[in-house]
This record gives sequence, structure tokens and C-alpha cells, in this order.
Amino acid sequence: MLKFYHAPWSRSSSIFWLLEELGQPYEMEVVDIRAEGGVPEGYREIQPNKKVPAIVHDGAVITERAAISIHLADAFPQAGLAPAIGETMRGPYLTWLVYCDAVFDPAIAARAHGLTYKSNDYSFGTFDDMVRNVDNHLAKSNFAAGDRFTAADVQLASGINYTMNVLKALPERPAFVDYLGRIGDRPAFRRTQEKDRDMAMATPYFQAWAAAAGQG
Ligand SMILES: N[C@@H](CCC(=O)N[C@@H](CS)C(=O)NCC(=O)O)C(=O)O
Repeated sequence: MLKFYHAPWSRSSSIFWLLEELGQPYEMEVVDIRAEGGVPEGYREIQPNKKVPAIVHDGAVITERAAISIHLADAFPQAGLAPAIGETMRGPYLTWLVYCDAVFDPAIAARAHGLTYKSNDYSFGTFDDMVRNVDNHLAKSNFAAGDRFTAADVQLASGINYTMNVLKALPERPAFVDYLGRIGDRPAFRRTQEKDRDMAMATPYFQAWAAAAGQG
């Protein structure tokens, strides 16, 4: 039994995509993270910080995108989304999977919120170092961990797609555009994007946002 706690157009969308890549049955519960009074307090029983995503798999609660990704890709090895323990690319795969949450995401958030700091002030270092690292890596590697699409690409491509194309906080670099081009035609990615958009646009929050943006 696999239950997924999700909010459309949020950080949990990358786990939505991963679940669609896995092709396993799951039940989705939508958490209203944009509710006026905040996320319902009862949700703390699942996610102590009241954030999405979270999953409950065979009775065990798992939170944090990196942990959820590692767990799911290993739990369903038939999908081929994780190098196995002992394979050379297992280490690079884990590195990039964790990097997305531990460095990429907070470095972008710091930049988007105008935080001024030195590299050693925070564990995630500077925005420029992060961009240089991702750019250098994707200029010489087709995917996050070598020549094969893995769960690390679900996280990395989700992060690049949102922050470069929507948030506009990540600079547009040829290596990023080419990388998204290699991944964007995956059926699970397209399916998730469409479903997530439909779910988001069915909510009063995004209907008001679209109306204000002249897209309603
Ligand atoms: N470290 C968490 C971050 C998740 C996160 O920031 N989720 C946001 C959605 S974009 C959220 O649930 N926010 C609701 C809130 O903070 O009230 C992870 O990687 O899973």
C-alpha cells in the first residue's frame, strides 16, 4: 500500500513524476498547503513540518524528497531508476539526488529571497558555485549519473525546469536547455505536467492567480 501526500505545482510535483515513472499503484491525498489558515494541523502526524511531499509505504512514513526518491527507486528496482548498491554509479547517483535538496534548492531560495552571505555561512555555499557545478556537470554528462536516466534526474530536471523556466532565478544555460530537451519527452513527465496543471487550475488559489495574471 502506497499513499502519496501532494500539492499540485509544488515541490511534491517531482515525487508525483517519480511515481508515474515507477508505474506502481498509489493513492494520492491532496494537502492544501495554500489554505488561508495554513496547512491543517492534523497533517503534522504525517509530516512534522506540515510540508509536502510525504509518502506512507506499507505503514512507514517517509518524508524529504531525497529520502522518498531513494526509497521508492530501491523499492521498485524493476523500473531501473537507481544504480544498485555496488555499482560504480551508485555514489554519483546519490550525490546528485541529495545535492538537489541540500544545495540546489536552498541556494536558489537564498538567491530568490535576496539573502546576502559568504560561502561558509551556510552548508549549501554560494549560488554561483552551485550554478557552475550543475552547468559543468551537465555539459559533460547526459544525465545526473552518467548515461542513464535515474531518479536523480527526476529531482534535478524538476528543479532546473521550475527555477529556470518559471521562477526565472536560475540563468538559462545551453547545458540546462539541452538537458531538459533530453528528458522533456518522457511520457511520465508529460503526463504529470498535464495532471498537475489540471489539479492546480481546479483550485480557487490558482484560479485567482490566473485571473490576476490575465490567464483565466
Ligand atoms: N525539504 C522538503 C521541502 C518540501 C517543501 O518545501 N514543501 C513545500 C511545498 S513547495 C510545502 O509543503 N510548503 C507548505 C508549508 O510550508 O506550509 C523536501 O524536500 O521534501
